[in-house]
Amino acid sequence: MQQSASSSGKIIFVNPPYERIAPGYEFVRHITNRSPSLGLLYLAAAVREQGYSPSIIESDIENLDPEQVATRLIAARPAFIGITLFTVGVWQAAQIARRVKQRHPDIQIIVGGPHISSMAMETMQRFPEFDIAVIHEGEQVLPALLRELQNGRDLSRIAGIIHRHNGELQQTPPAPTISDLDSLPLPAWDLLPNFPDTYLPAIYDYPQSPVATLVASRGCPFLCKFCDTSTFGARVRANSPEKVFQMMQHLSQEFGIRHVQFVDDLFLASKIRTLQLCDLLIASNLNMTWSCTARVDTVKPDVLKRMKQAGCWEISFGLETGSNELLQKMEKAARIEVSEQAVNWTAAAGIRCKGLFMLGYPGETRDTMRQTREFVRRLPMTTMNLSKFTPYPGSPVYQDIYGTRIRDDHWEKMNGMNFLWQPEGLTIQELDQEYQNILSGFYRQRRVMHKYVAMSLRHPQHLIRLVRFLGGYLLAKLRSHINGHRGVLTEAGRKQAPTL
Ligand code: B12
Ligand code: SF4
Repeated sequence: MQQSASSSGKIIFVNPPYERIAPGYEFVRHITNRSPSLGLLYLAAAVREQGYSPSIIESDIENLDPEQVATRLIAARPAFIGITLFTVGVWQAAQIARRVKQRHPDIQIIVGGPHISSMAMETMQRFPEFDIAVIHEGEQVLPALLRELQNGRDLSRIAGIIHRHNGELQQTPPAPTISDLDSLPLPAWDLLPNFPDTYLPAIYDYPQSPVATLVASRGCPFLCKFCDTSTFGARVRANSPEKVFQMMQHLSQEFGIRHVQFVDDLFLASKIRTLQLCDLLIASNLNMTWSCTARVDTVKPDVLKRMKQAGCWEISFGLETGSNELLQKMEKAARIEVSEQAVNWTAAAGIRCKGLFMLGYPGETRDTMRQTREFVRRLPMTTMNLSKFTPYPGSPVYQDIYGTRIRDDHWEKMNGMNFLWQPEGLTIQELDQEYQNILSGFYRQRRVMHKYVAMSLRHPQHLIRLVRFLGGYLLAKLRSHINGHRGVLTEAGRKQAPTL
């Protein structure tokens, strides 16, 4: 007798594909980030603990398009599908869900993630193929929801969701946030196909591999206007240093991980916790390196020194811009003088420093762009990222500028690589030109190039990735010439993205 879908307890989690590489530039894949969704790893562990059988599809990392993901799901026919949604991936996720629903309408499709935490109702209204949305953290809500679904009971008893009842969308009261992060089971890394080998971060973002990501705290009390903090909210909760150490030990012993990337918003929020973790690492023989992100006002020379001793290899700072006026407009508490001091202290402690910047924020002018161009050259950073300002739903600035000069409201393009909004007095051509100028002004410095050459020689894996990238680039150029496109890589007539 065939088992019914819902009694199987099978749930497949999906990180949907999203556009992060322009058509024609597929060779960039060799050097980009391939980190899995930690959220899905936590959820898989939580439902497994309750007796369900989870598996995970990392579409982008496995190089799958929506059609291929749908085909896999249809063949596996799980009881439930759990999709994680960033704004950029919503349309592709809906495409997958629609295909699955056409074949197996009984499969329950549950969505969650940063986009749902800020835009749950709008998304559910727009996409009837999603059955249920889980708002904010999912580890406690999802197992309770699956139980109710299997028992055919009333979903209005489950807090923190939007569900469909007699054709109407019903939202239940918010679920409590998880206070004790230590009580959560370890993320289910064992469910990732080919973990850890396939999951490398971007080139030059790690000194040794294999690599894994970890999160040691959740929540951020600040309100930088460009940032979407809707998933974890303002209350900071943290794992104990002992639990963080245990997770690192587990990664090292079970998977041979040698470098950990902490992706918390405020890794250094507590000096005491940071120092305790450093002590545990120094006293151990783990020999792992790690990197983290930090606010510029949370680093101090004494802490940096201990972090270095404990294996800290790189700190990423959200420096954003070289203009204090713009920082103020962003309601970012830092000032460029504090940023400069933090970067200098970090470099002096022997820790690499990565600056995260954005271009095109409301209020950007030719003068602020010049200030950023000069600022990035002045700082002893080892690496920098520049993203094109994007008003993500859930960020305070999204509400401010909605309906004003938003050139292009496409969720599909919200990946930080498109200027979707235009500051007054600047053209997109100027922004794009300055984008190139800032990056090349930084990377063409001799001291920066030296560091990259040294790193390629010390860690040949980077060199191999670089060679593959360059090989791909040359092949793409050649193909373009043969096809009469004169070496232009971007495909003409790109498909039109759906509107918001
Ligand atoms: C690490 C990270 C990355 C990594 C890994 C991405 C990944 N797939 O997880 C990389 C570098 C690849 C990345 C890339 C991008 N990122 Co990013 N990233 C983060 C960061 C710093 C941490 C994410 C994390 O691991 N959190 C910890 C885990 C446990 O939480 P979680 O994934 O949110 O999952 C929980 C809940 O959301 C919920 N949940 C999630 N999925 C589901 C699914 C179901 C079914 C259910 C029930 C519940 C549920 O339950 C989970 C457990 O509690 C966040 C900032 C933040 N504070 O979250 C930004 C953030 C998520 N990124 C963001 C953005 C914009 C991007 C990019 C689009 C562009 C960019 N600027 O880098 C790309 C697109 C990536 C993609 N589609 O996969 C935004 C998202 C805004 C938005 N509305 O879309 C954030 C919020 C940053 C910010 N503050 O603005 N990112
Ligand atoms: S940018 Fe950093 S400090 Fe500011 S709100 Fe976002 S997570 Fe918090």
